[in-house]
Amino acid sequence: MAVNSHQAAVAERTPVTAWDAQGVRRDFPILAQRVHGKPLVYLDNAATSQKPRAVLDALLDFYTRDCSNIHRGVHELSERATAGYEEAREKVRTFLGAREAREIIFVRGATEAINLVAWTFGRERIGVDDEVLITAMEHHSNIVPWQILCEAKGAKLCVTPISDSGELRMDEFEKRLNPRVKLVAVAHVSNALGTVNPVEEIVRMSHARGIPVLVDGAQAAPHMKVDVQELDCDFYTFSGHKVYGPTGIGALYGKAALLDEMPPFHGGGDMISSVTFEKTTYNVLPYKFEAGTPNIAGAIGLGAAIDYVGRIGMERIAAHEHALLEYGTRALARVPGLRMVGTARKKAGVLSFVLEGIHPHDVGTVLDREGIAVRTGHHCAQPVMDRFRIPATTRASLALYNTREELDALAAGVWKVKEMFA
Ligand code: 7TS
Repeated sequence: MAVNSHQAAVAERTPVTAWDAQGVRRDFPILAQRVHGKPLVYLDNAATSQKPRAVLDALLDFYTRDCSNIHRGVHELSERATAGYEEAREKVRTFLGAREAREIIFVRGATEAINLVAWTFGRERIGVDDEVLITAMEHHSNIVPWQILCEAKGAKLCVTPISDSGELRMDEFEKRLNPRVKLVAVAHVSNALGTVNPVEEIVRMSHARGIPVLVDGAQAAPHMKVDVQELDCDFYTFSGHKVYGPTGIGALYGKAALLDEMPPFHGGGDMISSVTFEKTTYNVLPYKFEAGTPNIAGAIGLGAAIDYVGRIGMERIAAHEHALLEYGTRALARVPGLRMVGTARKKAGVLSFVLEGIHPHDVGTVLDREGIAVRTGHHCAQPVMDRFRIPATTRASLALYNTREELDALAAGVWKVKEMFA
């Protein structure tokens, strides 16, 4: 694929060791705008992150040059589209450290991936009185699919509690690991609290009892280097749109031996090797799980996003964001009456807080007038809110293009909210 001048400029910048904040920001055209007359301060990255021009270019290139369906045509465009799609799978494989490309299934996102596992693996392996063990800090998409499955099967959904700082109670986790547990499903990073869970330890403890583990990496993949072989998890999932890629695309990693055993999820074209009215035989991995025309452009765009973060380096991104997280935590701690929700020792990307006597929606509305985009609400993690006995929080969430100046603007905005509601 041709390298355009912008991509060349990015590649040229890569070897610099100092963090080039303004250079990074220029890669994201959307950030240059003003909102309500103020420079946009985008701090809603846990919901979705913005897209660098490299991703926008990849989408445009696909639709202007290579657009065609995949795996079917013998013609040039179809071959190019197929190659682009399969190259993207290989990029996801490298991104996650998976052993084989056939262990990477393209899906719409983390939600679809978890539903896929529930309705294939879960349908086969979970029966009456079995248990699925999750945690009290899961996003709804790592709760509800299991709840639906458990209801259908007469199984039980069990929950590991969390501490006041928002850390998983590992002693309680261990207590719940009994022979009835057929799957552990846990977030790598909590979207509402920012807690980084000890996934390696969780996998080790579960595997010692023969229990497979699904890791919801939706909030981890954008912020840290992931290596599924090191983690040794059985399933791992993330959404492309949170890693600077397009919406509507994500990936499910599964160990080949497990995926092979699992029945298909959706039936349709591409997932079969032969069909008669009497019997259908299914395609090999990964195609068995990719029925119908997939999000071809999305996969290619995700591949471009992975290339982009790869050029900067996940370790450097993690270090930059960690410094920002500490800086932002200190800046917000100076505001009287502000309480951080989620103070785990290991955190990534998230500053969630409440202001005494002021509803988070009011905080969010005032911040919006300052051009600052944050999220307010339960963040699709209502049980977390219940645990802390609050209806909602204001959440600022970080990405690689955020700066200290933006966190200063956030803190100044919060001070303004305090003055307005005093
Ligand atoms: N898991 C976690 C931990 C998440 O944070 C999210 C989305 C999902 C799964 C679902 O991802 P999707 O791409 O399939 O929707 N989290 C958020 C959030 O925090 N605000 O908006 C979406």
